[in-house]
Amino acid sequence: MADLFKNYIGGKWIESRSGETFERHNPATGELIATFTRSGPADVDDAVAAANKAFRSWRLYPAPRRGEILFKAARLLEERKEAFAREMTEEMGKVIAETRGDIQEAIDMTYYMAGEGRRMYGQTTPSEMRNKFNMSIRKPLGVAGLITPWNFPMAIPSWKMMPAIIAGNTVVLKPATYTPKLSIRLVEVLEEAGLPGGVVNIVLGSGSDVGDPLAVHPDVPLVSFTGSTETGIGVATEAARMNKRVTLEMGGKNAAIVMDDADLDLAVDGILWSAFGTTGQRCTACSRVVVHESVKDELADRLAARVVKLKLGNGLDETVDVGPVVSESQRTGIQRYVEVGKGEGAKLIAGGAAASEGDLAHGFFHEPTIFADVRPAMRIAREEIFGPVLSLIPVGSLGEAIDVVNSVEYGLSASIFSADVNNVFLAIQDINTGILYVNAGTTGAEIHLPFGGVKGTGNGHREAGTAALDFYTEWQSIYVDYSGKLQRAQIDPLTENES
Ligand code: UN1
Repeated sequence: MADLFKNYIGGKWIESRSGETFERHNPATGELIATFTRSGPADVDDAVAAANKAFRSWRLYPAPRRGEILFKAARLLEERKEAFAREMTEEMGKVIAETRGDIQEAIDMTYYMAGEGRRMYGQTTPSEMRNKFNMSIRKPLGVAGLITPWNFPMAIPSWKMMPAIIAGNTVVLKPATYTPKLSIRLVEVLEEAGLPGGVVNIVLGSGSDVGDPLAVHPDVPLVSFTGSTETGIGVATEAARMNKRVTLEMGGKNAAIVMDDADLDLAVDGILWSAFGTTGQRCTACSRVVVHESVKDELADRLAARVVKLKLGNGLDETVDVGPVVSESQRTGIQRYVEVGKGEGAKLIAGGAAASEGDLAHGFFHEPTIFADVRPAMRIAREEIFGPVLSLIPVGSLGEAIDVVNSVEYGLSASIFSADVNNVFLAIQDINTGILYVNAGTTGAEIHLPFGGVKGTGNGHREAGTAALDFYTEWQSIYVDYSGKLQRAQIDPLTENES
């Protein structure tokens, strides 16, 4: 019997009320990884009650001291980085170099938010009256319900948990059912670092059994969701009825522009990394290349020559470039899109099929796939595929390229490869995405800058950076009148003879 992983509620590791379980298998090998307790709405109620209780004292725990707990947690994560990276590759499939990066992102975020414990800046500003002092301070809201995806099993939970708790909120985390283990590891580390019981709780189970009841729970004023657009809009619609604060991080259809003056060697490296890293399963993954027609054939040839050299396999093997996708259903969805692309008349120049020879037979592998001569109106150029499928779209000018980049319903990340500073600044001015790279691919956001997207990708909030604190805190404006008399704002004139 594999290990049984439990919920963490009120500082105790406990099985769900139903006692039911679910399993997770390695997407590269099919081997059983672990068994997890399967929770439902009653477990969510328990966790929210524990978080609510803990909030009463955690909100008053000095923020610099909260930071000390996070500093310790960050050090523990550093010590265990290698072990956690291996577990993550087994659980989710991406290659070990990338799972190390995922843990590192959690380490970075934990250190960064630990430091915020000694900043958490508000504002002081002069009053329009004498003998009066004005300031605004950040305050926590209460219990944050966090719903996280499987593609960044530790980084994304850390993006949400660390700002939530440094600001004095408490948390109920519902991780993706494909990747609960690495979220549990993060909670174990926080426990070991001395986080009081109830400040962070984790409830394992499906979106409908755990995620939905958490999002609509009346005692959860904050909901942060990363995942599909369909689910995110559903969460936001329900939450709006209850006047909750919600942050959404949803789909993307990220594009790299390659201009005729670009360094093509660099462009090929950047495109391959951002399109096929994480097997294309990043919100930020490059799925469109909008290429100037004068270099389109050369770029296509170079990409096709390089992509066949990418080695597929078990991500624990350091020589492997591309791991499996996370599940059979994910692979089926990718195969469907490949058929759609062929049907739409796009030219398949690399890959195009599931890979199942030899060692790949037991995993969910799919060849890195490239379509050329894609037109912007095709479905493969507009819809999020979330897998290793790239579309090359030829254009005649920078203006046309920017129009194509902006023509989709999403707006997370984009990039431009160009040696011309005028092209670069026009792209910065006119590309409508939350993140923009110059002479790099579309992935690789650092944790101290705002992360998020415009249009169908998000709902105006940002994660990471100090922007995250804007979501996890409420402003309180404070006016202290020490004049000893009634002073009416906007009514009383300033009296000249007063000192
Ligand atoms: C995601 O794909 O949801 O910028 C997150 C990046 C990573 C985070 C991706 N730092 O690609």
